[in-house]
Amino acid sequence: MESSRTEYSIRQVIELTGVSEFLLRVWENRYKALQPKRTKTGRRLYSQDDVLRARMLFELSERGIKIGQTARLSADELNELLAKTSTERYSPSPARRPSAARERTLARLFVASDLFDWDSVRIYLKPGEAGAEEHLHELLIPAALELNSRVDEGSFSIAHEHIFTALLKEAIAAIPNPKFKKRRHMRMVFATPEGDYHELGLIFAAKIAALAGADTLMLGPNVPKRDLGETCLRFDATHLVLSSSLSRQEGAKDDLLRYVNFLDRGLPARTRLWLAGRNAAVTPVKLERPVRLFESFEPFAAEINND
Ligand code: B12
Repeated sequence: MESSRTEYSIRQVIELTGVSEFLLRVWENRYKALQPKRTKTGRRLYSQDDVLRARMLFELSERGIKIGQTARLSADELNELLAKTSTERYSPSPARRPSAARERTLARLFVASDLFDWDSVRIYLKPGEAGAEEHLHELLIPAALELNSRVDEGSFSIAHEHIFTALLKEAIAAIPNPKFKKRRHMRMVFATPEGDYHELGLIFAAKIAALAGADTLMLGPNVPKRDLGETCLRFDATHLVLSSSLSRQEGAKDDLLRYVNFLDRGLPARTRLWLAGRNAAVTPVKLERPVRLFESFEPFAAEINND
């Protein structure tokens, strides 16, 4: 595995960091930003710290900070600067503002993921001293939103996207549910429509509800409407929470409207329908029963906690 290697050739550093050979040489020769060891034949040998440093310098230069300002900074100072300049990149939609310490962890986490250093990413995704809610809202959710941005801007490969999503799911699952269900009267079923595999938002939401003491049933992604209706009836659901990320054109089996119309016809009046996800946000759904649309997790948590 990459992270257990101690030394890298210049080719490997270029591959891992995205810095060109020309730039790397300028940074070394003119700015003394990196000082790799040399073999007897004069070949450069970079340590894991050098690679991390090159990655941080590159990321900062991409954010418009010149090498002249960063070349002599220590690894900790570079991390601070990364955290300071990254705040606005973590919030495509309203998320709780992470503390400065957690901003630093987020910055480190993404440097580690750029280096495919998944062992470190796993460590950064651990709660440490933070309580469950704080951990979810200030670290895991901002990390997921940064995943969105990185995939959209093309800086995350498919492998990155898959591994990162899997590690986030692991981290959410590792948060224990409270033993006492103080909102046992809320029996909430969670699903995504058939053909839609985007379950991460739903997993976050189910954990938020479970932490608030609701009785949650996480069915997961890709649930056929008939099975979902039947399950809600048998579970005696008070809430059906649906997250829809894809339209029919993008891969869902049905139009969202058709999907919820079917459910609406079969569900008892007492089952509330809560919708979320980027496709739900652009699909006007009007039914006899009240339908609530959530665009982010904060109002969702507030609604449950107010019940
Ligand atoms: C991870 C991911 C995947 C993973 C999903 C893995 C998994 N187990 O969930 C995989 C690799 C399977 C995947 C596949 C595909 N994906 Co995809 N995927 C993403 C990605 C990168 C992140 C989505 C995510 O989970 N983010 C983290 C969560 C927390 O954020 P969120 O979903 O944006 O949710 C926010 C709100 O909607 C809301 N929310 C969401 N759900 C819920 C639930 C509740 C209850 C509440 C309260 C709030 C809430 O809160 C969040 C914070 O604001 C997005 C990129 C993006 N910008 O969204 C693309 C994206 C969603 N995918 C997309 C596409 C097109 C696909 C594919 C068709 C790609 C392809 N060509 O194969 C396939 C379709 C597969 C399928 N049939 O479902 C498009 C969708 C286009 C659109 N609708 O605008 C996106 C937007 C990428 C893009 N920019 O093109 N994808």
